[in-house]
Amino acid sequence: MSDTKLFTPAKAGSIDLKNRVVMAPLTRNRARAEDDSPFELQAEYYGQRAGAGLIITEASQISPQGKGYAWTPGIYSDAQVEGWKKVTDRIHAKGSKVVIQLWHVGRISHPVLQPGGADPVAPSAIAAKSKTFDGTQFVDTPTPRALDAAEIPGIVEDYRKAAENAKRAGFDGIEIHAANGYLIDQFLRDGSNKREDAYGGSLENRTRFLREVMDAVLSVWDAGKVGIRLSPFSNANEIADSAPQSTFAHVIKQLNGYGLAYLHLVEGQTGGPRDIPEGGDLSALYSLFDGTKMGNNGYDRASAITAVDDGDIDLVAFGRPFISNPDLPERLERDAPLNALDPDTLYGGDSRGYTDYPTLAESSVAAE
Ligand code: 8OZ
Repeated sequence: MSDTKLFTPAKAGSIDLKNRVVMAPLTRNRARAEDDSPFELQAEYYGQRAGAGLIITEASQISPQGKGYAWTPGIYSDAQVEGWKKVTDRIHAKGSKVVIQLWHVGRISHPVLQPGGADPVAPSAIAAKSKTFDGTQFVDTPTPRALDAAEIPGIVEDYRKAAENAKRAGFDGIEIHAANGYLIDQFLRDGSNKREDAYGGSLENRTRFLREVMDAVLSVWDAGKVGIRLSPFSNANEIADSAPQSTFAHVIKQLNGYGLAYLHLVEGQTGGPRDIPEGGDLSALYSLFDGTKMGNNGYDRASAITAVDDGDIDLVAFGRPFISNPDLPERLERDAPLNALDPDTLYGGDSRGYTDYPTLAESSVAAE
């Protein structure tokens, strides 16, 4: 046992957490193919990981249009709500908390994944040099159709309904996915948003869609139950901005006014190195937010303890280590070795590489 705050209780807004170890949102592509619902398999997987103070679910589309990959779960239908209820029940039974990450992929999709084979939508008709998985193969993300301003209220309403569904499904709150080059991020950045209407151009305009989404979900949830994830310095999905420091300083100053549960930053490159571009200043961004700060990006035990004990951040979100270690918080607390990750079972498939990673106790039984 070590003398660190990492394993002590905390609050994320008005959500009480038993410790500061968070399970990061992780796309695993195992929802039921017929209806994009989570089911018993996801309940088992998340339940195994309920040693976390907080679990953030994998990104979940707010509408059929918001989908960008095969077998990702949704939160817009009754069947999906029923599936998520199984997940939230299992997590709560173990004293953990769970928020669902609300997602619209924007241009990171493909007509085969879209209702009626339609083109994916985005702020502007600019393709990302990215790929998605359509259920059979990896395909290039095509040039999207620029959203008509008249369509935007409908998407905002999809966020509101998804937030309401999250409540029905028993979640403790929601996380708005505004990171990694998906729809909200596409609006925020000048590389993907070339609009000449009220949603493009100035920072005030590029942040308008995000503010409308926040206002919609805050009509359903208290601000103390709503978190947000940003990735200011990431170029995931070929997202680009000419001045990320000032763009995200503006975004975070605006978000600060809402009194949210937490600000969650992918601190460097998504799923990759912690590099920050020249002119980037992470601590300056964090300092603009008065509430709970959650950091993610390649943390290990030592760096997580230092970051929390030094007060840089309040909560640490672990991604890949949580995939291969269902009992990650216990392993970290005991400074026990971690299971290695099998990269071949990350996306899609069944229980293999999903619910069959052993806990410490299971490994020591096997070793006897
Ligand atoms: C990996 C594969 C597909 C999607 C993200 C939701 O980067 C994702 C994602 C990650 O935020």
